[in-house]
Amino acid sequence: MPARVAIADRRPSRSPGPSDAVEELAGKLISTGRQAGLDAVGIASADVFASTRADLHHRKAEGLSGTMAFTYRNPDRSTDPGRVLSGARSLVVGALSYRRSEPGPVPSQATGRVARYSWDDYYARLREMLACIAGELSEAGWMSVVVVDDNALVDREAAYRAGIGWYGKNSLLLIPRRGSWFLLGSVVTDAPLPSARGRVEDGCGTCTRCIDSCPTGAIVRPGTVDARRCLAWLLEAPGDFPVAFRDALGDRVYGCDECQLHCPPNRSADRRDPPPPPAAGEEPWADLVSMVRSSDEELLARYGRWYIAGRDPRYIRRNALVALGNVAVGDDPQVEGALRAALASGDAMLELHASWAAGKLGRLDLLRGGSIAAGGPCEGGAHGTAEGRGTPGREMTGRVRSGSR
Ligand code: B12
Ligand code: SF4
Ligand code: SF4
Repeated sequence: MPARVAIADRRPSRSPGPSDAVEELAGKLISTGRQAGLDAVGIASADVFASTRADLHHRKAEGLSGTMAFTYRNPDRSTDPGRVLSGARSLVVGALSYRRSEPGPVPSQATGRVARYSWDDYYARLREMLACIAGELSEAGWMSVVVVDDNALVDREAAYRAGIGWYGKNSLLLIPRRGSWFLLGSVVTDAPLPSARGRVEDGCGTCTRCIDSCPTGAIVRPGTVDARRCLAWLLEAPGDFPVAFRDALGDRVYGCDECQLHCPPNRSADRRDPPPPPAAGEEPWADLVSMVRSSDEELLARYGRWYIAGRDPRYIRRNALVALGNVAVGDDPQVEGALRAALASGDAMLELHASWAAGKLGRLDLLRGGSIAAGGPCEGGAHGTAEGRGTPGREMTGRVRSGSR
């Protein structure tokens, strides 16, 4: 998920107008966002996110962020909208739904599961919708910058302050009656817009289903995820996939939806208003054999919108090998071919994950005669975890002028 920033036309900033003009502009911005396709729009002041800054520092100190960089790289920056746009006064925050019904039956046993937020490039759509709001601001003479899933700003806190939703115990932001299947982003502007009058109250109550259903126990306390245990991060992290969590990974190859699937507000939203099926072109499944066997170029062309540590496609093959070990059938010739190819690849990381998969599928015979030490499901922790390895960067990859996308 490369982060991008769109900068609206940078005309000189002007003094705030009378408050009714500003109210009118706020109304216009909200309706522009809704017309563009956003499911919710709210406004917050651009004050520093002080409590989130403290949370980021504490979690880093506790080790809960693992080797993640992202917003954790520089908490003082990612919690200060004024570092995104000098003179920032307001945030116009938007939410875009990616809620879909369950995909159809799994195409084959050698199939990997993709988390819903990545069935398509919903982030690109969200940026385009927010760019419409930036355009409106620009026309009115204000400066603005669009930030979506960017290291420069913590999106959930912006949405919480804009009165869009509450923090669930899974740490996701939930919108009343609509749940959590939303992506979030902001337009940071120097326009002095009226902010949301209140915050949305907690809607979790005594429920703990997300905590109980997390396959790895990653929600270590309400609202706090330990990235070192979270499958969504482990699939993105560089290095070996930790042995301790390989079984729990199941068929996932990118992202994890478990703590949202069991969430009662999501389920009742689906009952009230059944979600649409996956649209043409949306990709809930990935062919594991072809993920292992495709060239680097093919993998990047197909899955390039995913966050891939260091843009290194070997991590896609690594993830596919673990999923193969969990769900494939060992005597399927296609699976055998993929394992043989990985075992003979000369890439130590892929060979180790392939040998683990071969062991799980009862195909230790594939290792005989090769140079790989047999490392079945009992391989142990010798290959380490993602921790302590190179720090990935969900760095901003470019600054794109609004309207140029
Ligand atoms: C780092 C990151 C991750 C990490 C860590 C996630 C985590 N929960 O720690 C990993 C890679 C694991 C991850 C996974 C996912 N992510 Co993510 N991720 C981010 C990122 C880049 C930064 C998040 C951040 O810095 N948060 C700061 C920390 C401090 O905030 P927090 O963890 O939300 O904690 C808050 C609560 O604890 C609350 N709080 C404090 N006290 C208390 C007490 C109680 C009782 C409660 C309930 C809450 C509470 O305050 C804290 C903030 O101050 C954002 C994009 C961005 N630029 O913001 C996307 C983002 C958060 N991710 C998003 C998504 C969709 C996901 C996944 C669902 C993807 C998937 N299907 O695999 C999973 C969900 C996992 C989960 N349960 O959170 C969306 C969330 C949308 C939403 N509705 O909330 C975001 C906003 C991206 C976007 N632009 O839409 N993500
Ligand atoms: S995304 Fe998956 S692993 Fe991470 S906290 Fe949610 S259920 Fe647990
Ligand atoms: S599963 Fe329950 S506790 Fe978790 S976010 Fe949903 S409502 Fe809140």
